[in-house]
Amino acid sequence: MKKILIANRGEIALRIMKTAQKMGIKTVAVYSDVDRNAPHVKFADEAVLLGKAPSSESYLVMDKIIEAAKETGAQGIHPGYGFLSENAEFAKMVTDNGITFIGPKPHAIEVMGNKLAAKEAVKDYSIPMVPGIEEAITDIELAKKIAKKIGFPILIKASAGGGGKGMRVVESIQDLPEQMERAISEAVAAFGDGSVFIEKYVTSPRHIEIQVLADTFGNVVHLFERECSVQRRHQKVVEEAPSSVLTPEIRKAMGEAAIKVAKACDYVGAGTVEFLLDADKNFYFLEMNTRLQVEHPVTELITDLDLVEQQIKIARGELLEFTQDQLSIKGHALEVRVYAEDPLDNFLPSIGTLSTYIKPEGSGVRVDDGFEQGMPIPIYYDPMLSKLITYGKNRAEAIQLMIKAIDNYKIEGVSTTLPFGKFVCEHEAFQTGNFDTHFVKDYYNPEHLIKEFAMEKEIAAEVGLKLYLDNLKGVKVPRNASSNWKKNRN
Ligand code: MV4
Repeated sequence: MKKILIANRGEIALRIMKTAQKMGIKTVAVYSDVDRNAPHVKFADEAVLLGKAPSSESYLVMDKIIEAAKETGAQGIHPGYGFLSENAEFAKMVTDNGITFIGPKPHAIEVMGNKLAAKEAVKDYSIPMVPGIEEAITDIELAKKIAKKIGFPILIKASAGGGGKGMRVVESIQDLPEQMERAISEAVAAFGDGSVFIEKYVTSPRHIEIQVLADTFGNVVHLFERECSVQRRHQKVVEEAPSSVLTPEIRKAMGEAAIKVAKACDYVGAGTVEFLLDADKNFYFLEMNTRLQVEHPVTELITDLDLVEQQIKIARGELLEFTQDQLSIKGHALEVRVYAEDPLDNFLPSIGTLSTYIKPEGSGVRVDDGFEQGMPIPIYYDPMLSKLITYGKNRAEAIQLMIKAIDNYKIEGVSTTLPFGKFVCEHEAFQTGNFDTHFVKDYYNPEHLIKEFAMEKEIAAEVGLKLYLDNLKGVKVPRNASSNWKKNRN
């Protein structure tokens, strides 16, 4: 592969291109109208305009992207995350056109894109799963029977669902009929597929995912876990590696389970196997994400590997360069996602232009971004501005580095979630590792930030006043000096 096309935008497009360049591979960017001057377009060796701003007219148009690859002679397509990254039809189209898809085969994408199909695929591999059923259910009486057997609370999930969409917690049997009906009609409306199933509801879980790498020869390794329990409405806020709760024994067992999941769907490339960890540290397989994830940098830092480089090497048909026993965790990494959202106003998207944009720097600090000072933030895409990542010899050091890096990140023109990230990093529950997926709901209240801002304002006012008064004095001193000088001369 001498040239690849990156079917994405923003920080991830740029991040992929940087690795391609390092490997001596030419890059082709694709872009929409509003991204004409975006960093990923400027960085690429070539760029092809796809169409208008809405992704349905640009980053999601499969024919145009494949056309762009053919026109420029790109031999591979990297889909990044989001957009077409987990679209089996696109992966197939790419391959059918004689281009290498830098990712898994369509079969794996398809199976793992459907929760019931995923359960079916892994059922002979003795992977721990949440107690529940493996088939879609519509019959309310049958659902009642099953729910009684499992025990309340239960969770109704849409098989085609993702990111928490189409999930309903049911506390008691009286609520079941109504919640079932709602779940089914929601699933039909959102996914065009009304298949729902039932699981025991794990009330205080932690979200732990295992990174895997699989080559085309059937070798599979895991690159340990990332913990992503701090999230808000299924949007991850802070991620870290390793998790602060896993023992070496649980880590090994989860890693082995993740490898089995990858083998069950004949996986190729970089993938992530999601688990829930309950309060008693039992883990359960949830689903597999068949793409490079937003939070992959924390894994890169603790393993000293470049995951995009690994993806490209696997896509080129190379053998994995290491075995499981050659891999180990070194240090601790933390990622805070910086969204153009207002944490004081219910995380509403904050639109505007990046009038000031100054990144924190220093050893142990990494910023993955796709914007520059002076750029307007397009309203058409994900509001994530950047990822702030820190790396220390241990968790406490990574947290302190993060707090300092947040303070040194200067963004003006839009509100961002940086202060919210700082709130999390400074919170005792986070610092002690004593938290679950309910962290934000349990502890966050905009009042915390308002107080902090008020304090900052007060300090700023005091500093301003002091400077002003010092300045007055300063003005006086030379006057006196000058009069003294005159006096002395006379
Ligand atoms: C669960 C669960 C509790 N019990 N399944 C949310 C998204 C999807 N990946 C699965 N999710 C959950 N499944 C059972 N049986 C709780 C969640 C969940 C969650 C999981 C991971 C991270 C954040 C979450 C927030 C709310 C609910």
